[in-house]
Amino acid sequence: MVKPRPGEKLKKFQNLFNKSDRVLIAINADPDAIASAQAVKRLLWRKVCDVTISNVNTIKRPDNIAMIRLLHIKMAPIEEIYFDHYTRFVIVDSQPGHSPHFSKFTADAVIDHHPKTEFTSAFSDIRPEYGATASILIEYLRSAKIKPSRRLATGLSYAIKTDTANFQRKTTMEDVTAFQFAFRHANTHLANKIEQADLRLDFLKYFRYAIENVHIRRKRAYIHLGNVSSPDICVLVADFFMRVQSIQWSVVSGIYSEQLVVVLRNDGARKSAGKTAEQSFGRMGSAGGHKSMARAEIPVGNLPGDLSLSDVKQLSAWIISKIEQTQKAPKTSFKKDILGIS
Ligand SMILES: [Mn+2]
Repeated sequence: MVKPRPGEKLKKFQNLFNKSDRVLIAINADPDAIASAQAVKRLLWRKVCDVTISNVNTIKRPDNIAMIRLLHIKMAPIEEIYFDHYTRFVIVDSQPGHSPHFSKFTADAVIDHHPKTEFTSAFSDIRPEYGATASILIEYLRSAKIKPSRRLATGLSYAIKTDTANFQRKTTMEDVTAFQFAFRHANTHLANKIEQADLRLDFLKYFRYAIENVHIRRKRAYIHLGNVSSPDICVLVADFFMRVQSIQWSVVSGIYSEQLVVVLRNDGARKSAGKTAEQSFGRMGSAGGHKSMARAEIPVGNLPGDLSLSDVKQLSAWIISKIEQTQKAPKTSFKKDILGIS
């Protein structure tokens, strides 16, 4: 297949709309979806009657909330949308089958980078090889010779960074080129503030508890936080302890919606966190991950009967013993090997 010239897709997209159209852009809001929707809104500026961006999900992540506030993004929850008002519907960074909310209308245009699913729409541009939908929209803006505002460019560059996990996940040359372009027009102070805003005020009490109650054993930080208001807290606290120079592992657990969540982090130079999670907790629930990051989720009903959930000390000691068992196992066999003991 011949790759379409950059301007062709843009032209086809723009031809869908006329001056009297009222356009709804529906998204599952995350930084990539939000920035991509903003870019579509910019492309349609003065070409249609009005544009509304609507989110189908509840936005909880602190960095997403910071992005919306700092970049002055206006969105309306899908529950508040009166569909009859709109004449054109666009989905970005998702496809019609991805959310039941998307079936409330027929999409005229779908622009996305997730694997292609079955749907029909007058226009679609799906590029699964791309790291972010924002990269596709930056190409549109460039073809349209539109210089993005500082806020739009900041959002687009942040979108590429988060969706590619700072270029460590699926990234193409097109993503890198798009990022370079957006970053040139971005406000780096705003971008830094959005990136750093990963905490909520009500999370801080867990940090205080963690600092006061951390159990450090052989360069490993263990903390059981008890009941948590979101499992994200375990991730944030675990990442925080990895910033302590002498810490090689951090294991942070909490109870959320009838599950014991255990988050493991290590410096990547040691035994795989994923394997450790699997060996320690795999029989009781779901557990796994990568070399340096892992997670286990155990339904509380699967925990040993004599373990009391309200006894933080006992639960904490149990988690430590489970993990230490898997850590010791290979060492002893290694010793046995070199001593010639079978
Ligand atoms: Mn995306």
